[in-house]
Amino acid sequence: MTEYPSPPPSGAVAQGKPLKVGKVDPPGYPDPKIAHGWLHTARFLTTAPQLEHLPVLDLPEIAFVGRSNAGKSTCINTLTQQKRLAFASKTPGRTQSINLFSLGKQGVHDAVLADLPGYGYAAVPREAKLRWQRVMGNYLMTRPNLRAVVLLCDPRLGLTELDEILLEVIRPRVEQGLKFLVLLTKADKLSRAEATKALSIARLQCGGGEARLFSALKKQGLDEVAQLLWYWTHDPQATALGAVEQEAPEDEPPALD
Ligand SMILES: Nc1nc2c(ncn2[C@@H]2O[C@H](COP(=O)(O)OP(=O)(O)OP(=O)(O)O)[C@@H](O)[C@H]2O)c(=O)[nH]1
Ligand SMILES: [Mg+2]
Repeated sequence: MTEYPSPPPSGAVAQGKPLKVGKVDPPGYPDPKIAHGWLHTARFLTTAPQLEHLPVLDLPEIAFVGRSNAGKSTCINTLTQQKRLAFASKTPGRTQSINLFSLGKQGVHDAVLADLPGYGYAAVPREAKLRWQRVMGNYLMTRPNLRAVVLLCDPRLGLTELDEILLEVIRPRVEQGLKFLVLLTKADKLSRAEATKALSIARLQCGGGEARLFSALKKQGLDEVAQLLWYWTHDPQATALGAVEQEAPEDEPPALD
């Protein structure tokens, strides 16, 4: 048997200083570099104003949802390290269709990100609002390859009534294994104490899902979110749990506004 020499004691150990224990990732999580490299492969796949225009895909899909202006498109651009992959703007209501981006190295697609239009934007005409709510409700309830939902929320507003309705819409699928993350965006606008409080509240409200702080500006939370998305779409254990059976909706999905 080969004997390996034991490593020399580090300076800290040799001098009797306590060792700093680094962040330990849960089992199955990739190195952040792997997750970021994978996300960087994102490219535009298609855009669909209606559900029936979405291609049928056999790839795990991660949907980014939330109120208008919450930072969904910016989050996708930050995660994929691309400036203008998704359309972000100061003007609420910028994203009007479901935009799909495919991921995968060497031309092999292995997952899809979906950027959805936001809800709760008052200036949208009532008819357009209702139409969109139906599209989104149906998408969340019936998209067969939907693996995970990332609900983006500005912590200065907290989870609003519309977010709560969305949580209700997806609850049956979450119980069947759909992954779910509440991402508190624009964390750079909060003090440390405010951020800690907002995170505790979101953890209580997201019932079984995950909650994290995120800032596109400060690149806060990037590693954790990238690792989680990779894990959800690649780890055999997570993917087995995430398998969702498609069921036809019995009723109209609840309106979001
Ligand atoms: N300070 C700060 N601003 C952010 C952050 N993320 C997004 N923003 C800003 O928030 C505004 C809205 O961002 P978008 O990414 O377009 O929001 P959205 O959720 O896609 O909006 P809709 O497409 O209208 O639903 C833009 O002015 C962004 O620059 C962040 O982490 N920090
Ligand atoms: Mg957008």
